[in-house]
Amino acid sequence: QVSVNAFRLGVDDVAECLPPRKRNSHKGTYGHLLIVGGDHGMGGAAIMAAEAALSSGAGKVTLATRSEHVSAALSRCPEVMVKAVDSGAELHPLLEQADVVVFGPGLGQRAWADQMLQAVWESKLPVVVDADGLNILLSKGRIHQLKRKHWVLTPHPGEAARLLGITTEHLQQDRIESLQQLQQLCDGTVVLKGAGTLITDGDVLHLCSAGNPGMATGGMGDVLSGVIGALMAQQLSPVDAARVGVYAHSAAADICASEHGERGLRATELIPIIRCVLNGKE
Ligand code: NPW
Ligand code: AMP
Ligand code: MG
Repeated sequence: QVSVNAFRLGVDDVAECLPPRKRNSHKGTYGHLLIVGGDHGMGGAAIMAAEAALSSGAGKVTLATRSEHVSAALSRCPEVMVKAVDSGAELHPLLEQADVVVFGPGLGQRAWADQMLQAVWESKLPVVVDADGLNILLSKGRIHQLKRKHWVLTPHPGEAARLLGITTEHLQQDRIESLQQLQQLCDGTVVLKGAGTLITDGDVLHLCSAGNPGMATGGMGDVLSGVIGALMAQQLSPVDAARVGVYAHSAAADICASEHGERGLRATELIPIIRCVLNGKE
């Protein structure tokens, strides 16, 4: 049972979970994150996740995506190792080199997504499942088999309602109860997004009261998945990665909105500010 008291996220969570980098550390110290996503027409989601992960301190980032997105990804972020992947077999060697996977930004729900799911499912890596990663798990009947501690699920209310088989309206009426049900379903960490994002790993409930309606725009969740994945690659536990990532993402949105207003906020605008928040510079 989740404790009734919700801990409100703040800058202290960042400082507590992210100590300064050690002087003699190297890129291997900070983990290798693999992002899997970007079906036809949705390469931007995967590219934004990769860019956000780089700016959140992952040691290395690889992006596995459709071939048509490779040059766009490389020109936007040359630090990312971008691989065109057409089949599950091509994903296996990338999974072998990775420490953590972000599965789902712009993944779509076609046969390609099924193949990616199969390969990710077979690996024993910690995974952040977002967006169509959640939808494909559900459609393949895998959601009830999740029961793995090293998962972070990051549904928005529409996705969460689909996972629970209820309406979005019903879900929003009791977000804490819905969060608890989702957590029991998967046994990992669940982030229920939306105004007042809630997080739990089954022990403690965390509430993020930062963030604003400027964030109601395409790509915001894709950026968040990259941030959480990068923090897990840096060896934060799933729940710590979720609480630090959610706070940094929302605090960055508030900083951007205080300067330029909520309307017109772009997900990519948040990325350099998230970096500042994670470094205690905001
Ligand atoms: P409505 O509209 O209110 O009835 P989907 P998606 C609901 C990729 N993207 N509170 C909403 O309900 C993603 O990564 C690619 C309440 C609607 O039914 C995914 O792979 C981009 N309800 C894929 O697109 C940028 C809420 O959920 C449904 C809610 C599909 O993801 C965009 C919509 O959700 C996008 O990220 C809330 N806060 N939020 C790119 N540049 O490549 C949503 N709903 O059908 O899961 O679609 O979120 O757009
Ligand atoms: P997604 O729907 O997956 O793109 O994710 C949207 C992101 O923006 C999540 O992190 C939400 O919590 C956040 N967000 C969307 N709308 C709001 C809002 N009205 N207030 C606060 N955060 C929001
Ligand atoms: Mg999303």
